[in-house]
Amino acid sequence: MDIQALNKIALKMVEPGTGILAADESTGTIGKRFESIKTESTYESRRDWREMLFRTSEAMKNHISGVILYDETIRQNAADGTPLVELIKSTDTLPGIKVDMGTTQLAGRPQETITQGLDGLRERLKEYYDLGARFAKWRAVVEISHPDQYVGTTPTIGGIKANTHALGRYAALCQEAGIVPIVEPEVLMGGYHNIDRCQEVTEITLNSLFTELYEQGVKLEGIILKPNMIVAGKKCAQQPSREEIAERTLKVLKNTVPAAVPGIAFLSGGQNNEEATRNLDMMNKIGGFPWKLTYSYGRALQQSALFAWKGQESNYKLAQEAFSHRAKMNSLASTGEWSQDLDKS
Ligand code: 5MM
Repeated sequence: MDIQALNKIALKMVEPGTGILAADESTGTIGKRFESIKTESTYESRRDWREMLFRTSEAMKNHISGVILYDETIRQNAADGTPLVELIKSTDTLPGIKVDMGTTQLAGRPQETITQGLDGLRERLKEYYDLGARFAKWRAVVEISHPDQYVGTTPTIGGIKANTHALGRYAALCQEAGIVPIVEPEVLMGGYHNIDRCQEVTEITLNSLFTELYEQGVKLEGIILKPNMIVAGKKCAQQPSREEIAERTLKVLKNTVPAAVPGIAFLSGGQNNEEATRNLDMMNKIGGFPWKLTYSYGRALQQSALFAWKGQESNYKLAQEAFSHRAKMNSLASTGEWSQDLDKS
């Protein structure tokens, strides 16, 4: 393992003013996204959508440091035959790849899931490296049960440990292959739980994660962490202010994430566009932490472009403008220079 080379890639992924575009929706997930705009999900429509994003040169060149791809996309060509990976590289953006194989029910824990994909991962990573991937992503899912539920309360310590152990083994394999692992332990924000519970569960999860990374010999200089922010469940009656979200998220991160980690790139997790941007901005305005804090957004970068596009070629330009705008706003947030007025203008 060449840790200096991994560190260089990781630093590029979180270069000030840039962040990551998560375009790694599996076929099922992108199908749901396309349903919302009444567009059929086919091999070609998925390619057209993603090609449109990767050809948005203003956003790609200036605000996107890396793109997380799905297995289909890393092998796919643009309509004119250019490999999509080459389009991405031509904007000086790093191609990355989602390598987990989704979640399944954790044995003995009917309310929890475990992320699959470790078998054969060493071989798949070699192939992805040859296809151009320089970083990878694995997402573990932690779900918080209803606050009134006593039987079957989640998460359990066993569920958290199983998932963080898998993240550690994935990360070690990535580094062995010369690929920077994005480690994504997502505490879901659906549900009725309050911000205290999200804070407690996220802190336990991140503590367990960094213990596992240490035990698996993962070099922290060569990873990127992709966590959730500390928020209340979407259905919780008490919704926190941006200041509270930012302060609590920074508190948890400072308590759990070693300074050797080059960067933290948040997921948006169902926050709307502006929430995802303004909360990241607030943290960077507060400052005083050792890592770069940026975005690795899926929905919060793509949603407005998706609604502008509507599956129609005639809306290509409008969709590119919408994507460029969100990329620019998040870029400003990654350096604490965003404002609502700029967003609306
Ligand atoms: C883009 O969505 C990714 C997962 O897709 P599948 O559920 O189909 O595997 C997801 O891991 C994503 O990269 C992160 O959750 C960040 O996306 P959001 O939309 O939460 O910012």
